[in-house]
This record gives sequence, C-alpha cells and structure tokens, in this order.
Amino acid sequence: MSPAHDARAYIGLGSNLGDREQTLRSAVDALREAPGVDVVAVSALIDTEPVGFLDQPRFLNGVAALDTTLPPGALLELLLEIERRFGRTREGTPAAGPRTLDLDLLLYGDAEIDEPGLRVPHPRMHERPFVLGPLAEIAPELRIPGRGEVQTLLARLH
Ligand code: GSY
Repeated sequence: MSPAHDARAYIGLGSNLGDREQTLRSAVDALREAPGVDVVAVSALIDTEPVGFLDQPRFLNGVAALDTTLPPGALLELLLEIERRFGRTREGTPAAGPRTLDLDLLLYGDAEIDEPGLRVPHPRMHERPFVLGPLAEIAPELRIPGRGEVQTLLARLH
C-alpha cells in the first residue's frame, strides 16, 4: 500500500564501480520495497565524467523522486543501509573516491536542515550537472530552497 504523502523527497543515484546500471536499478527496487516509501519517478541514467576527484572511473548518475512518511533522519538511515547492502564502504577510502553505490538525500520537501550528518538541501547539488540534469527531467518546475529554480541553475552551468 502507498504511504500517506508526508513529503516529496529527491534522491541522487550514483555508481562508478562494478555493474553500475544493475546496482542502481537494484537500489531503486530496494527503495520501492522499503516501508513508508513510494517511488514516484526515476530519471534516465546518464554516463558522466567524474567531478572533483578526477582520477576515477566514469559515473552512472540519475535521480529518484519519492513520497515518504519517513522523517528525514530515518530516510537518511535507510539510504545508508541500502548503500551498505550494495557493498559501499566508507572506511579507508577517499571520501570522493570510487563507490559501488551513492544514494544522496538531495531534498526533503521544502525542508532546510543543517545537522551533523544531515544537510538538506544537499550542500553541493546546485552546482552539480549530474544532479541538476536528471532533476530537470523529472521535476522541471522544482525549486531548491535557498538556491532557486533547477532550470535556472542548470542553464548557468552551460
Ligand atoms: O556524491 C557524488 C559522488 N560524485 C560524483 C558523481 O556521482 N558523479 C560524477 N560525475 N562525479 C562525481 N564526483 C563525486 S565525489
């Protein structure tokens, strides 16, 4: 059964190790099966140049929209748990290095949260083409609280 609609959240999807597409599709399936989560849209998955730490394989990126009854902290815990299920380790690896799976909490409704380990909107999403492109595809009217319209932010990057 679909959850009552408490918040529309957006999740960044990324992978640059192993079978990237299989991992991202399976991670979205894991989200679909999670209690309190209703996946409402998934963007196309796009092959992208690494940004930031350049000496690593190319990424496959996308974005999912979901309606959730989970509060933001519980949603973040779910994302971290799914990352671990797909072999993501954070210990002993560079923070910006290769990863089997990245699930970033980008937006949680209009919420602006700045707590240790939980920053929403995601602090770098407004400058990342591999986030803004897929977001513009599935939510062209979306505004990022404190930053502006996704379409405008994306146009500025070109
Ligand atoms: O959380 C973002 C991880 N990441 C990516 C990514 O997902 N895609 C691309 N293209 N470059 C990246 N650099 C980092 S760090």
